Amino acid sequence: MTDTKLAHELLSDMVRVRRMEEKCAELYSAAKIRGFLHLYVGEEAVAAGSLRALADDDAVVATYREHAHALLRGIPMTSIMAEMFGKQEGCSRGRGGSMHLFDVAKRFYGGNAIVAGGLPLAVGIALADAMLERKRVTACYFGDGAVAEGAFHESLNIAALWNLPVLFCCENNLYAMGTALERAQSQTDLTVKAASYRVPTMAVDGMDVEACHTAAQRGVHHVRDTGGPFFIEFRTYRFRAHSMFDPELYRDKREVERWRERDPIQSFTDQCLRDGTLSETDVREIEDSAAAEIEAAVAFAEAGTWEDVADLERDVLTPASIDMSEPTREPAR
Ligand SMILES: Cc1ncc(C[n+]2csc(CCOP(=O)(O)OP(=O)(O)O)c2C)c(N)n1
Repeated sequence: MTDTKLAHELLSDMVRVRRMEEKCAELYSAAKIRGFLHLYVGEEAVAAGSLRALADDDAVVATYREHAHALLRGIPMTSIMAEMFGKQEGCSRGRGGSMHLFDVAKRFYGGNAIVAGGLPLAVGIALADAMLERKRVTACYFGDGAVAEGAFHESLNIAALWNLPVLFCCENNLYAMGTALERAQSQTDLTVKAASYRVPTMAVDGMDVEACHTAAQRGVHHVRDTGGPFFIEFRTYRFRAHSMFDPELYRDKREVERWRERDPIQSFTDQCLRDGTLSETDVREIEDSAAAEIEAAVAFAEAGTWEDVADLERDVLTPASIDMSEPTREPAR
């Protein structure tokens, strides 16, 4: 790779995500972070490579495995960590936690816990952008498990039919919880499914950050030029369990080891050192800077405030919280 600045950014992005998540795993064991926690370890090249291809006013929709996307979209690590801790200073005011990172100002629309739930949302955002004649892209991330859901098919169909500017980013890590893709799908080449809706597609090695970046650039150009959708299947792998509660009985440890040999951070670092794009000092600085950022983020989260228990029902919609004395208005015709 000859572009030193880009190499630095891509490596730094992956390292920040990896180290932040390793810290989260540790904090989870210490019961500082509670609830669900789905780590992205092994898949960093996908988010790092693809998010750098977007403009600031493009939108991003992700799944519950979204710490990387949130961070690389520009949500400060302090605010992410506070959210993980459930503190009010978090990006969702401590009410979302790991699965519901969200920031409208960054056009980061979650953190969606329902498998394939983000796809119709992305299509709706893209429809709004198209109707307002804003030349924006909505990048929608989802796992291979999403292709088993009706929402996937409906979303691809309508995006193609109405020519909506969505970049569909399928993070195919071969497993949906404990279900291997090949046990659930007759067609395991997911580009074929997208192509059946006449959405242009490509597949890319999701362990290669440069390849992910190039693929995303191509996809983003296509979406911006045509105003219509594009589908990328990122072929990747998660090194850790599905979530913190998964004993991983469904896959062979040797399989995991084989994929770990292709660690996207290690292989990109080796490549950059080999061809002289980055020096040992650059790599050390990237690690040191990530470590300092994480330390500050954890301190910020620790020092954060818990919501007052008296506020617990705020923003919770119940029949009791709706004023029933108002007569129901007739719907507009
Ligand atoms: C509609 C729906 N069904 C089931 C679940 C339970 N569930 C949570 S994660 C998951 C697996 C999804 O796998 P995939 O889409 O491949 O994403 P990955 O976790 O591998 O990133 C399932 C079935 C859910 N959240 N939503």
